[in-house]
Amino acid sequence: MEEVGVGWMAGGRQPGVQYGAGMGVAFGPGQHLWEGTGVRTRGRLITIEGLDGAGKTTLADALVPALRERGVAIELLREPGGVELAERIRALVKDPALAVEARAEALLYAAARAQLCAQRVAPLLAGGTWVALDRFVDSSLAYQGAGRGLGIEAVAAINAFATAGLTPDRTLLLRLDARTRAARRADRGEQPDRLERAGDAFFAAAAAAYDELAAADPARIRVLDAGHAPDRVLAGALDALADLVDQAC
Ligand code: ATM
Repeated sequence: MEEVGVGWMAGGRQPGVQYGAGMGVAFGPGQHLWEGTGVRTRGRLITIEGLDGAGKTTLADALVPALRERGVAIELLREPGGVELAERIRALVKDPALAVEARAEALLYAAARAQLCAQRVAPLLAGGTWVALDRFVDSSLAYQGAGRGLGIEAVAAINAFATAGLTPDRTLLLRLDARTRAARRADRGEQPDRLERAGDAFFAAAAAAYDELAAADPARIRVLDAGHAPDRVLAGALDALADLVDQAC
């Protein structure tokens, strides 16, 4: 398997990135728009990652109201998707009837992400709203970089361009063993989409890449055992975000 570029985004910071043409907003994670004024701070970007069947959607649906109860203004978006162009790209990348070459696949995900960041994520963060994202760049690193064998560095590079360097403030990585994941997916009883038809080696490579990314950046990526009951996973997620919530409220 391709070795994960351990140095990439370690610390995850590209301070002072000018984000979004004409937006005039310069930020990196941890940087505040009106720093020192006490007026308003940039929202936080929280991403949820993990293989299909790990329970990302269940966690996201519980986490967002729990954060709102704690006084955080937060919107939930998904990837690929969240805006019209990205939702259409989602339909394309999932379609089992389409042949999609690995580089094309990586670029399609990056294009969906670029649109979502520019149209929704950046304006929300700039206005002080937090954004919870069901998947982000780490998905591309794991699935296209490792799973498709394109290489972490190459996929990181196109995504740095797509997002203008936007990096999550915190990432919750749901880890689940392959057998439990397969059982959960079977319970859903859905036809597998194009990605889900990839073989076991693809998902094993993606899982290993997620682990290596988490090991390389433990301050950002917090690993949660997705084998626990949903309320326990939620508690772990809230714990992993507690410092950010305290700063915000
Ligand atoms: P969800 O069904 O988890 O929302 O994700 C869509 C699929 O796209 C998912 N498939 N599986 N298994 C993961 C995949 N995906 C990538 O391969 N790269 C990416 O960058 C993203 C965001 C998703």
